Amino acid sequence: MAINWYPGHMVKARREIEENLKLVDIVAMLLDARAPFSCRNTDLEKICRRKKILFVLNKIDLASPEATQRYLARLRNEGEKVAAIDSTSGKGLKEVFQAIKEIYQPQMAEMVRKGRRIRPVRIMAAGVPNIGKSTFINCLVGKKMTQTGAKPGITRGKQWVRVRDDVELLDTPGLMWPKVEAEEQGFKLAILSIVGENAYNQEEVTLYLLQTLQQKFPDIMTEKLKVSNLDQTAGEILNEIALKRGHLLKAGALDTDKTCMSILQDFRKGKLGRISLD
Ligand SMILES: Nc1nc2c(ncn2[C@@H]2O[C@H](COP(=O)(O)OP(=O)(O)OP(=O)(O)O)[C@@H](O)[C@H]2O)c(=O)[nH]1
Ligand SMILES: [Mg+2]
Repeated sequence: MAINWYPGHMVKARREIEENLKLVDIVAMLLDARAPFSCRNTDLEKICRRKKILFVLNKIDLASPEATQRYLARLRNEGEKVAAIDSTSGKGLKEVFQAIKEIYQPQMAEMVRKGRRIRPVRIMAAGVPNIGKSTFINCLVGKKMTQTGAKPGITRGKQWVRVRDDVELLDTPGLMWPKVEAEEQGFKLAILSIVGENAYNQEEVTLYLLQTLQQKFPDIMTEKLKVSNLDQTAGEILNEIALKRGHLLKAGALDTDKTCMSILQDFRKGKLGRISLD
């Protein structure tokens, strides 16, 4: 799948992240819980490895709970620190703070050993577009957003938010464009709105989603999309849904563009159920 690249923006984003990284102890690397491995950006991770990374599976309310547990276990097996959260409700926030504390523990011990005052842990959020960085930041901050105050950084003034007595957050998240290395990954990133609409063919992406549902989530096909016959091609299923939804053009032909858009929207809003794609 063809993806549009913006090399100029990427260089700038990268430089900005590198600068901000100097100011923090931990990077909260956000991944979409519905397809965390597809959201990983090896370039971004490579830069952020200079500091400690906490992988945060966000949007767990939209993901299959069993799949989320599986993905967390897989990341833990790879030696990563992990947490999972629904940033819109705050479910999982306690675990995020717990994980941050654990990661910071060795640095704290070092400060104590050197007879220094223990300073609050400094963190920043990072990740690809639309992953929920801003929502996550607001979730961490809660009502305390009003307490935002300027605090000098190393190179220039940066905005810090005191989240708790022992946690400070850099208010600008590190944004990096997705790195698409395989076609299937591109489809998933399109379904999750991580790559923009102009970068993909909506029908191709919808057909991929329908195929996935057909193979892995037949119940969703019949119950949510009301497809009567699963023994059809994805294209035929698309037509059936278009008919059922009354998506017709003036001449009576099927308006499958409209159907594609509505299926993708339903998925994104969680109307098709809690579905994980990785
Ligand atoms: N259901 C659900 N939606 C979420 C969650 N976190 C974020 N969202 C939604 O995801 C969309 C993107 O969230 P943002 O916080 O704007 O994402 P971002 O990473 O800051 O996006 P950019 O700044 O564009 O890179 C918004 O519609 C949020 O409401 C979550 O945990 N659950
Ligand atoms: Mg944002």
